[in-house]
Formats: sequence, structure tokens, C-alpha cells
Amino acid sequence: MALTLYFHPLSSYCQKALIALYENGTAFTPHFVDLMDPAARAAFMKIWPIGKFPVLHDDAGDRTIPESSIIIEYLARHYPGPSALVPADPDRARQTRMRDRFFDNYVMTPMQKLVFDRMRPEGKADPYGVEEAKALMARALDLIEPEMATKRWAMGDDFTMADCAAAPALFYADMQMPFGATHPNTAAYLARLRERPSYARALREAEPYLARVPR
Ligand SMILES: N[C@@H](CCC(=O)N[C@@H](CS)C(=O)NCC(=O)O)C(=O)O
Repeated sequence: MALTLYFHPLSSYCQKALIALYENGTAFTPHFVDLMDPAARAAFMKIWPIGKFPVLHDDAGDRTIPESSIIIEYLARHYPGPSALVPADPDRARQTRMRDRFFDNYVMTPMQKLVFDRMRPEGKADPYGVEEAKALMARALDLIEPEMATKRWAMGDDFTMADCAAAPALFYADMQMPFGATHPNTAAYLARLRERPSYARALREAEPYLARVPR
């Protein structure tokens, strides 16, 4: 098979790439990476020395593609399917990329800060950084909330790369800093994302590991 995805089902960025693959029924070989296993980590670092997943490998051209957004752009270009995850219209493509960046930088990044801070060794917590992350996430949610009053998906009627980014970001953000009571439109959007078959599948696959996430 041409495509291999190096990933772990619990990882939010891996879920983002999985949604894109499942959305278009793209065939790929799943390569599970357990970064807690030193041998598996060392082998993965040879593929992508930054050591962060997901990473896609395409036998065609022997291409290694890291970074979830770049993976989705690559799939949209080389393995297109019924869901045009990056719109053909240049202006809509730019808006999609903007929303993808928004969810990654202002929801996923602070969400990860909250998760990883809880995993730090005793005495190494970073309460100031956590407060900053919470404030950033709250600002992001305040911007998403009015947008999602009228929209089904991040770009309107069409499911795009922005929704691939939004689903795991909002899922884990809600786990760390529940927003259902304060941001009902965003919560309803998350509920729609969870029902979307591509994300429902990624979540089912993450389910056996979810208890590992500190909250
Ligand atoms: N910018 C990267 C971020 C990837 C990322 O942060 N992956 C996390 C899992 S969600 C990871 O590999 N963490 C392992 C580590 O840092 O050791 C992307 O979009 O793919």
C-alpha cells in the first residue's frame, strides 16, 4: 500500500490527520507508534527527527510528510475524495487555512499546555503558564462562539481541514476546561463533530487510551 501513517490514536494531532483519511476513505497502513517505548521512539526519530506525530509516508516518490496540516494539504492534492478538505477557490482555501491555524494555535496549543502541565514531575508545575493558556483558550472560545451560532461547520456548509483541526482541539479542551455552560454554540458544534462518522471512528479508536489523559 502506498500510504503509511505513523501515529497514536490518543494524540490530538494524529486524530486530526485520521479524520482527513477517514473522511475520504483513503486507504493507508496504520503504523502505531508508542513513544513511551525507547526502541519505538528511536525508530520514529529516524523517520522524523523532531519526534512528533503524525507523519505520513507515501511510497510514491518516497515522500515523508510531517505536520498534520501539511499531511491534509498533501492528501487533498494527491489523494482527493468526496470531501474537498481544502477548497478549490483560493479565497475559501485561505479562510480554511486561517481557521485551521486558529484551532491549532489558540485551542490545541493551550489545551496541550494544560494536559502536559498536569503530567510534570512534582515541583515542576508552571501555574503562570497554565493561567496564560487558560486565558488564551477562553479568548479563542469567545471568538468561536458567535461564529458557530449560524454555521454547521467551521467554513459553513462544507466540512474542511478546519473541522479536522477543530474536532480533537475542542474535544480535549472541553475535557480540560469544560465550556458547555458558557459556550453553547461551540458545544453544539463539538457534538456535531463527534457525530461525524470520520471523527466518531477516530474517537472510538482512542477510547481504550482516554483514561491516560489527566484532567
Ligand atoms: N505541529 C505538529 C504538532 C504535532 C504534535 O504536537 N504531536 C504530539 C502529539 S498530539 C506529539 O507528537 N507529542 C510527542 C512528544 O512531544 O514527545 C502537527 O501539526 O502535526
